[in-house]
Amino acid sequence: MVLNTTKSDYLMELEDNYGAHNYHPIPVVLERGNGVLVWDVEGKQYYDFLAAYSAVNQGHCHPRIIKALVDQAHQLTLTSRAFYNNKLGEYEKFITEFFGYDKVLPMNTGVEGGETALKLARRWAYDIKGVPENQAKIVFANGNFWGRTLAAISSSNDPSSYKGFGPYMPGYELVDYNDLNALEKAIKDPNTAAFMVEPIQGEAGVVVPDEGYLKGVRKLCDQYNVLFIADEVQTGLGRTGKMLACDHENVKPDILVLGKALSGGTLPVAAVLASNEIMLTIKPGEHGSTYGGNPLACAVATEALKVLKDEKLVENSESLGQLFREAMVKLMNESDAITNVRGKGLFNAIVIKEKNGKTAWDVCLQFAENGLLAKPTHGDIIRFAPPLVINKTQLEECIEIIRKVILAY
Ligand code: IF1
Repeated sequence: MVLNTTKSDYLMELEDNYGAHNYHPIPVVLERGNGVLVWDVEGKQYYDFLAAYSAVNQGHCHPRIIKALVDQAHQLTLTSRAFYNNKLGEYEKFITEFFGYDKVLPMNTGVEGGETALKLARRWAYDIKGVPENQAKIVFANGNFWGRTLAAISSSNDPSSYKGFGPYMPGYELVDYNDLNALEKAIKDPNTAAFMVEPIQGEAGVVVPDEGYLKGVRKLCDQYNVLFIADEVQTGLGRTGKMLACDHENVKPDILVLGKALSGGTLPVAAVLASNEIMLTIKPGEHGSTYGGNPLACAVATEALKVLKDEKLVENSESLGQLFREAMVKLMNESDAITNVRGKGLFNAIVIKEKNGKTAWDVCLQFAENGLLAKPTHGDIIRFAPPLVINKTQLEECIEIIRKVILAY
């Protein structure tokens, strides 16, 4: 056993010895968070520029959300759906009116939300559209990421997601993202149930489609009677400068999947919203989850949504996102390290060119050294997604850290 030099080393070694090796984290051990800031076990402060992949849009340990969590935790945390509880109905009314849908099916993780959306789409295809039993086709976009279950990785074209986990879910078809011709070719097949797509692809590296793509998806889905499922687990809840990324083109998906920041980063809460026609195709006892719609989740999600509105976090995301992207474009003109800047609202990414054997990973290590946390995706892309509560002064400080590291790269 190597002599442990710091508490961080000790704790990282514990994870290495006793935990599955299914991640390769940036070597920082966090123990406290507040707003946009987090601290490691040595007391070093960082700006959190990942926000747990957009699950902490309201900021770490938001006082109102924590209060809702603690108050409810003293009352009633879980009943299962074998019985009613006094929080679920009010939450269902609140969230369906908040987003303008008839009904919600409450789940826990984002991938459960995606699975639920696909089950609803297949059932709608058989019962309403009249697709022959077991013939329903679902279309996805290349570069998609919606979780780690077998149904989710079956739709992936990224070997690090699907390799070695076959056989795969049948009834799927992939088309290029941001390609309406390819989409039309795929969904004109009368057995098509749905097209599930991220309005901006997150894991692919904040890939923003052309203006008009979402409107085109909506139009084609209407034309061929195919359900448009928007996976807004990462892009939703203010992240892109609108409440939903679909709002940038004023399109309304048939099924909306939410997760992550729906609980403000306290516990897994997901929601699937749809019309009565779609939602009521699933009958009692045909779908659910032990924790789905639990009183704790209802209390927390209600407060998390209210905080987004009360603190104008969507507007903040839009305005500070503009400022951030302008600064990154300016930096790209000053340094050959950055080859692309893209994003909407406070959902942005830079693409880093490999230089002298150094990569985006080394840049992120330097960011951490300088008090800012981010992590690369797909090797050369660094995603920047701070909590939406960040203020102008904090953002400018973070821009300075990014500039300093990039100009020294
Ligand atoms: C990991 C990635 C992000 C998602 C979208 C559904 C889900 C996710 C658009 C499923 C989850 C998470 C998973 C997490 C890291 C993170 C991630 F890097 F993996 F791909 F954000 F980009 N739809 N994304 O992004 O939600 O079941 O996780 O609650 O697996 O490492 P979940």
